[in-house]
Amino acid sequence: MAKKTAPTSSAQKATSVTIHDQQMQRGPGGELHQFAEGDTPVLTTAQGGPVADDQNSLRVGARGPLVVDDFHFREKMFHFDHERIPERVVHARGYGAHGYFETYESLAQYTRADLFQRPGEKTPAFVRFSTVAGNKGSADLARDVRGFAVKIYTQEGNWDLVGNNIPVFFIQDAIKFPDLIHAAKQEPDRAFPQAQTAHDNFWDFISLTPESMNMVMWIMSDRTIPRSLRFMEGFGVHTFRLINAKDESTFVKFHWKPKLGLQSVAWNEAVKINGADPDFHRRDLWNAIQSGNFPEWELQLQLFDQEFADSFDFDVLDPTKIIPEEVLKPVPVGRLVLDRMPDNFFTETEQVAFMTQNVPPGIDFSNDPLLQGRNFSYLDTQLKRLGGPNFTHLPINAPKCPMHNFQQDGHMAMRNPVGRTNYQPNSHGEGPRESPTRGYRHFPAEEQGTKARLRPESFADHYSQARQFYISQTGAEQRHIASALTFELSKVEMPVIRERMVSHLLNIDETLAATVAQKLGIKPMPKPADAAMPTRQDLDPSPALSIAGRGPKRFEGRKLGILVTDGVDAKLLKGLTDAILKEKGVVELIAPKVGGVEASDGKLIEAQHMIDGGPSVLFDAVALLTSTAGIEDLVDEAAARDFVADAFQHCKFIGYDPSATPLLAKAGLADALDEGLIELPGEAGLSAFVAELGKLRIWGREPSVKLGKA
Ligand code: HDE
Repeated sequence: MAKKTAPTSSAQKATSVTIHDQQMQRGPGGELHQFAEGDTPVLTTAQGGPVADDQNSLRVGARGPLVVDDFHFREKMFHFDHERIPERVVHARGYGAHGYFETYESLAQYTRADLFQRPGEKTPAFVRFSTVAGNKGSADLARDVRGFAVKIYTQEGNWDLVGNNIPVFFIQDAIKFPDLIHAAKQEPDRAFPQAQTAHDNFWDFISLTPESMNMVMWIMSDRTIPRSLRFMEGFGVHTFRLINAKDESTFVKFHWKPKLGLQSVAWNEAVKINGADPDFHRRDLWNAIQSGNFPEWELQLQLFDQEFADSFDFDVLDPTKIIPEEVLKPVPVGRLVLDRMPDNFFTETEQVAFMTQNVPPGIDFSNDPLLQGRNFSYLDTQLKRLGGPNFTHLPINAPKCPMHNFQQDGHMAMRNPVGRTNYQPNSHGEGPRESPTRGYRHFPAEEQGTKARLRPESFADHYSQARQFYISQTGAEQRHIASALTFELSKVEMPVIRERMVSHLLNIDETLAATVAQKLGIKPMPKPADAAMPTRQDLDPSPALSIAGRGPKRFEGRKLGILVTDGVDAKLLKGLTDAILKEKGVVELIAPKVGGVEASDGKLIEAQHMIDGGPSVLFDAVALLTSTAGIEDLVDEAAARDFVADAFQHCKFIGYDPSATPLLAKAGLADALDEGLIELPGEAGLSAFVAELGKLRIWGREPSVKLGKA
């Protein structure tokens, strides 16, 4: 029986401890088992040696020097010193989850890709969401594009669809990517601002790069401040090809549509969320998956042929352009469900290596110059980041189908050819051989032309789709774009850059340009930027581009924050909670003390947040379930007033018990009661409130709030 040694504290310990008398155990196959004392495994070094004392270094005398003999100390410290790997040069901050892709119907007509052949078949997948510009420790609600990278472990190799939550990009040629990213990230001398594009370098580059104007409209819209990773779309961006068994090609654009609809937050809210919970998106995804509310997206395809490509208004190879959904309807072909968090963040989310060139037979590239540049960059970057060519041996990157090749050796090789043969062809009759029928066949596109550094004429219209995006937004969304541009440009120190941006906006929408110029104090108005092509005014608005009309049908997956005090009406609290749960929403309680409150029926109700730690920005809607006695302490608390005032200014629905009226008054809302403030007690109030919640926001309230008329 092992001799128990009391765990040592960090207090100095002058005597050495004796090695325990555990036995090395062997399993039935003779394999070594971990040392164990009872149910607790014994700590070992990386070499498997059992450790006696992990609290005190080996030293000479109680107050003497440490000694080099201490191989355990050396190994522990050495490993710690080497824990970090380079963060991704872009998309450094990310969060991933496991799940599966399920095919609806066979797509054999279009593609021989194995995952699309059998209806109902599920293929394992891993998704990593990310922000682009910020470093690994930056906040989740930065105004930024979100990466939406999907790895599907198909039976014929991994397919990586490395997309974003925005269907267009800043540039038309990969050679400009290093400049774009240098300009977007923190400025090199001062190392700030981090995770923000609101600075001179970014807007300098952008204003000198007119091809980015469509993307500028997207990034200044609410798309870049999503409420949840679960409530945003994903896009493959480029045109790809699907190739069927007869080697026929169909062009395709990939879209991921969130089942729970689209939703973003307000900018002022985003700023506050970053302070209240910098891990807001991570926590949201973690909580959703851990509670069994698995996020889901539908894969929809825009499929088209060469004839469509030739007749379409824009070049389908130009990654700064979309094909509006009203022009070419996306077809649903399957769904992606995320149902499991990684066991370890580093092993999986940090070490996952996405590469655009990972395509299985049946999926091929187009000549989009950005895509082709990416196909070089991703393999290259993984070598640096993961330290050697064997990163494909890591479980998160390894295919889940059989694989055989003669690649060998290299740092950390965990798989090497077995036997004498490590080449082919060979006379030993050993090892794998290529298969012209089953293997990957590139689409035999005919290519010709002069070798030159060129940009096609068909890429020259930089403003028409930017305008189309802008005119497709609701009034509130247009206001948000104007405010975002004003905010970002207000941080730009060089007036010439601000003016140059306004000169581009004049080519997109004159009212937008005038609003931004007026808010920035630019006088006189600059001339419109020189444009290679005039802006087409005849493109129809595309309602699919607006978030507003594509929200959820109900409160499902959203969160109600209920501010409670002692004496809260127990029946009302239960009624409201049950109604929200029925809607598949989530309820969290905020109380003056996190220990909870005593309800009207004398029962103690635990809270998830104390008032200072649970501001209303963390919730989609709020309710104030107070009592006349309980409200007294709250009205004088700044955090309680902010809770209410913020919920109001962020255009949220607020349900309240009449006892909360003094708090509403203190928050300056006594005369501002609108249809979004709903008195709760009684069946009618409760159901009216719950019915309204699915609308999420009352954007109509916003102009009066902005003008301080609330
Ligand atoms: Fe990336 N991009 N990118 N990108 N990208 C990377 O690869 C690059 C582009 C995207 O969660 C890097 O593994 C070039 C478009 C996502 O691990 C790097 C160009 C789109 C992720 C790289 C682009 C993306 C990356 C850095 C211009 C949307 C995160 C770390 C030609 C369709 C993947 C890494 C993850 C990551 C290069 C443009 C999406 C350096 C050269 C367009 C979602 O290889």
